[in-house]
Amino acid sequence: MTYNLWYWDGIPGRGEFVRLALEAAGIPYRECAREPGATARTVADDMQSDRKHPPFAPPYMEAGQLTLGQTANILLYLGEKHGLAPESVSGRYWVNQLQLTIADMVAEAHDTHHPIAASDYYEDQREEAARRAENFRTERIPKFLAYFERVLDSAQGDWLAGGGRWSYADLSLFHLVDGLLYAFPKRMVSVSARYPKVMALHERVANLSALQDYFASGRRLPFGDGIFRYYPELDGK
Ligand SMILES: N[C@@H](CCC(=O)N[C@@H](CS)C(=O)NCC(=O)O)C(=O)O
Repeated sequence: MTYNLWYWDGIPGRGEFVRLALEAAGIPYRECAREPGATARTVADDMQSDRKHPPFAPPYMEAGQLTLGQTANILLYLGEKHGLAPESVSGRYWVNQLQLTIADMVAEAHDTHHPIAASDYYEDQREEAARRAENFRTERIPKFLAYFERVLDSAQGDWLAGGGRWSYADLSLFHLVDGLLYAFPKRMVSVSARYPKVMALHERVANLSALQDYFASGRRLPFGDGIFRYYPELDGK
């Protein structure tokens, strides 16, 4: 089956967590917003179509008759169908838990530049963004990364869920760290030595042979004006 992935074109966004899993596992999919003839309205229009289980927001994915929304939910499905997570019940829920924790941090990273309203310009919430970003840098980055470091410390082997093989949560942690390095380069230089296992995982995924064609393809879009944004004034040591 070829899956249909729906996500706004132009930024990696949350769609990238799904894309990385599909690409690393060699699963065929259509990037619907980048198909010939697609416009800026394609995804918004599609979301209005009549479905039994409509998505609230992209990313969402069509798998035959199913439409799955919520990044972690899509990955839970792919993990089960394609062996991208442990088979045991406890292992599957553990990887889902890690993914949801990653999603929490992604939302907080977004809120550093849009703390008041996603629909307002950054320029209209700069003061609040500065306060939010300072807290994110000083408290939240260390707290989240220390948690993932601890998980990797007690995992057996190189990957979050152990088992000698990556799971979709490893790919997602890679993308999260990549986004942090982009948006908060000074802060990450200051703190990354405290999280050697997290940084080593980032490196390991960056070098996964299964992802090299994707990285070279141009389909992995730059962060740009997406969830992870670089505003020098929001970064700091
Ligand atoms: N919890 C959802 C969040 C989805 C989400 O916020 N999608 C963004 C793009 S990354 C969006 O277009 N949201 C529209 C909205 O919230 O109104 C997930 O993890 O998939």
